[in-house]
Amino acid sequence: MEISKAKELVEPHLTEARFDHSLRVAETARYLVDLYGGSKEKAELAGILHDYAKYRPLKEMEQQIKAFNLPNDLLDFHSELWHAPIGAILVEEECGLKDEDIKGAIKYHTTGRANMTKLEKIIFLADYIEPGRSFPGIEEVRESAKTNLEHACWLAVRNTIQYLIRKNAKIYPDTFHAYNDLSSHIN
Ligand code: DGI
Ligand code: FE
Ligand code: FE
Ligand code: FE
Repeated sequence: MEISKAKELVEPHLTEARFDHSLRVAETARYLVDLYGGSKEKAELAGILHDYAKYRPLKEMEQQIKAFNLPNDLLDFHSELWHAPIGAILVEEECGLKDEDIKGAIKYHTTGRANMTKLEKIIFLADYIEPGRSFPGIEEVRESAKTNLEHACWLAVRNTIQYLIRKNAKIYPDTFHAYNDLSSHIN
């Protein structure tokens, strides 16, 4: 898929601010590919498309989780998680995007998982550190991203878990699996 085509397909589904965020994630993902290798084109497409389903109605997404045979336990967790796995399916159904690497990066961009592919890590991290973000501790993650992809991802997952616990929110198991898997890279 052409980059310009992907932008055209995504823009009508997002707010202006969310579209701009997606462009910054794509730019950050290209920067991370410069450092860690991989396909710049795939990284850019995944960045542009990653929040494709962000604004779908919750009722519709609830039905899609069942219809697409996504893990039913998603329904027991915050609806903020749903746009990632649903987006990975809708980019194929509605936009004809078949690339498994890109779909995986979209699918796991919110929770992460154990044994993430390089592109999954790059999109997960780019979503967290793109220049428009301001989370507590983000500068440490941006610094780490310059030298150690796994360590930076670990910091991002750790910060997210800490944030969710402070809010007394539930944490999806894949988020813990990502944390534990990446822990071997913290030194
Ligand atoms: O879609 P974005 O806002 O760009 O970012 P995202 O897809 O990474 O979503 C981030 C939100 O998802 C943030 O509010 C924290 C939440 N989140 C991430 N992992 C989990 C989670 N929420 C719950 N309940 N459980 C998780 O494991
Ligand atoms: Fe997202
Ligand atoms: Fe994220
Ligand atoms: Fe995002």
